[in-house]
Amino acid sequence: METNKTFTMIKPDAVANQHIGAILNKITQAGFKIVALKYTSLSPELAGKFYAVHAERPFYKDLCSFMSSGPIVAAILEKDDAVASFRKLIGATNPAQAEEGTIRKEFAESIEKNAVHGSDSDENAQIEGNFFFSAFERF
Ligand code: RTP
Ligand code: MG
Repeated sequence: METNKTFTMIKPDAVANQHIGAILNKITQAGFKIVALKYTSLSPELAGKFYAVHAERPFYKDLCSFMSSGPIVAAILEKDDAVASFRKLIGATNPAQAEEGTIRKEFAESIEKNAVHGSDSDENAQIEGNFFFSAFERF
């Protein structure tokens, strides 16, 4: 299992608020290398599949509708200890609890519209990267 990769999405709120450039800049400034990158969108069905792990949570339906409400940016990122390092950079799920300097503190609107996704384990990083990218789209 690789430990130097993680997967991220810039969510529809941050794309609509014109934060793609600023967020990618923070990511690369923090030492992550972009391995794969795509501007795309999720249908409600695909959002449901991506977040299937949350199917029983009360926010699942709203989350799938939010994540399919507009374009997103998907990326695979490379750095030592990528998953933990990236989750530190994005900050807490709820931006009200996110530390100063984190992406969510700066760009998130709410606990749902929280600007970015970050994988929560090496295994999920691999699954999520494979969800969006073929071998020919990674560098
Ligand atoms: P993510 O998976 O997107 O990186 O976020 P996370 O690990 O910090 O949070 P997680 O518990 O995995 O939740 C996934 C996403 O669901 C939305 N959410 N809404 N309304 C709510 O109480 C609520 N809680 C979570 C957020 O968009 C969260 O990032
Ligand atoms: Mg999560």
